[in-house]
Amino acid sequence: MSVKPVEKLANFVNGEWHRSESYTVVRNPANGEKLTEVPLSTWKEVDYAVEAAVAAQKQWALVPAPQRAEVLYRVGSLMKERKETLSQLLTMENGKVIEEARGEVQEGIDMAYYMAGEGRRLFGQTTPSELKDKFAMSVRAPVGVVGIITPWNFPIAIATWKSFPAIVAGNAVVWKPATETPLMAFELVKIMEEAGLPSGVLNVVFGSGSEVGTSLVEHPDIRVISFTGSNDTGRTIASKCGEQLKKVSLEMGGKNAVIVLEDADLDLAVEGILWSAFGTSGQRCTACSRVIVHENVKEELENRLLQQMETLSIGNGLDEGIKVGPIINEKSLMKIEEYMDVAKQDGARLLAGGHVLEGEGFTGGYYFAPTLFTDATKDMRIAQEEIFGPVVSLISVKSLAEAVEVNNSVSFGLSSSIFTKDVNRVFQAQRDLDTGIVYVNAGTTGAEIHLPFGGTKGTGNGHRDSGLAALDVFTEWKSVYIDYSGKLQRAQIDTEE
Ligand code: UN1
Repeated sequence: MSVKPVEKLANFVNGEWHRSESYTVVRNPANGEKLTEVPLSTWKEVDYAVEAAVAAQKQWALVPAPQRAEVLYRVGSLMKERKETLSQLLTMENGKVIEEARGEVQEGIDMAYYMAGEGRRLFGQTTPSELKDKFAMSVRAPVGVVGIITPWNFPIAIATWKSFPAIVAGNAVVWKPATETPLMAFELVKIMEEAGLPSGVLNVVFGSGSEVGTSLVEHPDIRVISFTGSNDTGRTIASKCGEQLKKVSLEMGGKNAVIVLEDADLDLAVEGILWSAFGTSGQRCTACSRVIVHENVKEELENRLLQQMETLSIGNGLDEGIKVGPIINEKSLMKIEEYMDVAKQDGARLLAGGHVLEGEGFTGGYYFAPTLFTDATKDMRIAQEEIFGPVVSLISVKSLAEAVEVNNSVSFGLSSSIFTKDVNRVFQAQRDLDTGIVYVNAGTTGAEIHLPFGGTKGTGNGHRDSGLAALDVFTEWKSVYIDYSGKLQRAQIDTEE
């Protein structure tokens, strides 16, 4: 089956497609071929979308939640029907290998069914009142219009993590997808429309962060911003939202480590490291970019990793058997390359990779060889900064306590993992690792959509995507007191019976 992307995209506002004045070309990172053209919209187009969303939200909030959920059930089925088409388009625009693209689309399907289920729950709380004949409860109310800003590395899954809970809870959404990966946004919006989502509940405005992103963040009628992307952008968004007292949920990456203790199953550890360090070419927030290894097994682990790295075939993710696809664009490729010199100057030793791949099979695309450094120390830049590429560094330690200290020494706190057979160490590690996600005997990637996703420190600002925790971002608690005593009861004031 050969899938063809739409030639020219448009914004989707109030149930209608709107062409923009200015466009930029989107290319396949695997070979540089033109895929489509994406609008570079202005603040005016954002304003128009917000206006439509404000009007639509008022009606949508009145639709009973189980009916809102019906739309998501249909979205889930349509995504399932079109899984293969969606996956191929995803590989074309993002570069990830086709089996990972299928995995990402599956995350979106799972999220649709999971959040549809919430339409029959959205649980609040009932609480006894201090007063007689008075009923007290707290309910989840929609916040209003939500602005979501999503990255290119998981263009459909992350969009579903944010928009589905927002929609089932009765909000309307204005969405700015990454300009590198607009096809997933186009396909998802078409599916939502077909599934019967009323006009104006989900609007898409394509464009740059500086114009469309800023306009969303600054718009007075947007009540929540949910953002996944770089740390710098996240901080700017946070301070802008802070000035306006606007609710904001941020997920801004990681510097995730796999810990390998001396009693670990080394073959399993190698598999876990390869999958989480080089899968998606290391372009996941959850990617493993540090391996913290007990000194007694360091050499053995290095040897086994090197052996297995040779089996990684690199190329166009649509081709059969390819395990590592391209890097998203030239800027990212250059950034990864710069780290090679930084690492060597800091004293890390290169064991494999370390260079851009060119020539046959790589023409027109952006490819970087899976890279392994050893003899890194915790303070080196390659061990501290997010590289977002297929680069992993080994740091050796003498104990679990030291491993935990090294793991926690970075400014991020998204994901961590430990390989050991010792049950006591498993429990100690899950307690002490300062990350929002901890894996035992598995790599650092592969979070499931019904658990909270996010992290500590520089990874975020305390909120979580997906899982039930996502509802806290997109709802306000409303406390309701119903007095059925027939007289005015004054709380906290002593009254005679
Ligand atoms: C991301 O990289 O931002 O846990 C999302 C994982 C995927 C999601 C990654 N389920 O690796």
